[in-house]
Amino acid sequence: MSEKEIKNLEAIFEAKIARDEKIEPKDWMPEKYRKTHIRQMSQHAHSEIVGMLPEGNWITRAPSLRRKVALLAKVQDEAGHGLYLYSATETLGISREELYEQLHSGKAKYSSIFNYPTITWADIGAIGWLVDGAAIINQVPLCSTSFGPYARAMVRVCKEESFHQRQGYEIMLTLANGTPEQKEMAQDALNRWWWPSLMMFGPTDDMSTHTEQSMKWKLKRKTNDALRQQFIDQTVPQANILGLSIPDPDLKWNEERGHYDFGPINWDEFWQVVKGHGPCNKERLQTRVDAWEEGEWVRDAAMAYAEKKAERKVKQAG
Ligand code: BYC
Repeated sequence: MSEKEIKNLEAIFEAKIARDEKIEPKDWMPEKYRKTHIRQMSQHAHSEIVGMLPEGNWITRAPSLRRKVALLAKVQDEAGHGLYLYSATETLGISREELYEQLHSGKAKYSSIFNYPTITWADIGAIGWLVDGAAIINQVPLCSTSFGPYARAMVRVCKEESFHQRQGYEIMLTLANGTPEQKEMAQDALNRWWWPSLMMFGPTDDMSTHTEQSMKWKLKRKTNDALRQQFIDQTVPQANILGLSIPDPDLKWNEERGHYDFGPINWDEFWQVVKGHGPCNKERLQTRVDAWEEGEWVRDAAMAYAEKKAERKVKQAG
């Protein structure tokens, strides 16, 4: 392709972004736009799949049938989100096998939050309330992201996350209004999940490598810090209703800013977790690798069946 032709395509692409039109898989797009989307969307897909593990840990120990049914449905939803997002990523010309390989080799990231353990039942409440709550705030703006398949996937995902957030909050409400031990358990879960939930939004804007470009492409519609602030402002009143305290002595309403001020985030801890040294990184990745290896016979059997069927069709046609 000549330089002039590329310039022309770039101009068409930029004009579409400016008009808030969706970029579709068959449209021309800059290589960097394609790669950035593969990175973010696949990390998102991996997060959904790895995110099943901390909660899956409690399915057999849910305190009632009702809780078990709701948790099972939630964890299944996360699997659905992952598969949906992998399919959307594949429209950018990368195979499912390559995406899995990137996860299993540690090349691709997934959300830092899923490298923390779920020690008590209250952690399931805290994950639904805080982690899904943070995910909704992050993902609602992604419903109007510029890449069509990602935007459309987010609409359904957000509806389901909203149900997840409520089931988590309801668990917390029940515990917070229960015995003193139950309330203490809820407070302990909040203490452990609060700061990692704030880290989910990624590094501060001045440290974020991708935000500026991703905002120009309308992949990201809000910055990491703006979303984090929105999450804090929304969640503090919810904690007040629960009668639980947010583990941040610096948390204070700032009348002038119209937002809560909050204390420093431990970014060393965040980067340690992102680099693979969090409490559960090794366990999470090993579980995924084992699942892939143990599923090999299923993939082989499916492929063998498909080949046999195709052979039979050719024979019948001949
Ligand atoms: N964890 O330049 P930045 C769910 C990395 S699952 C790990 O700001 P970007 C759920 C970042 O990748 C939903 N790594 O990046 C499931 C980059 O490194 P690379 C999870 C992180 O992409 C089950 C570097 O730090 N949500 O809801 O512009 C149960 C610099 O960051 C993290 C999504 O995936 C992190 N937290 O912004 C319950 C949402 N943060 O790639 C719930 C989609 C940053 O250059 N993703 N890094 O090596 C996004 O919105 C954006 O990718 C982020 C980061 C805001 C996360």
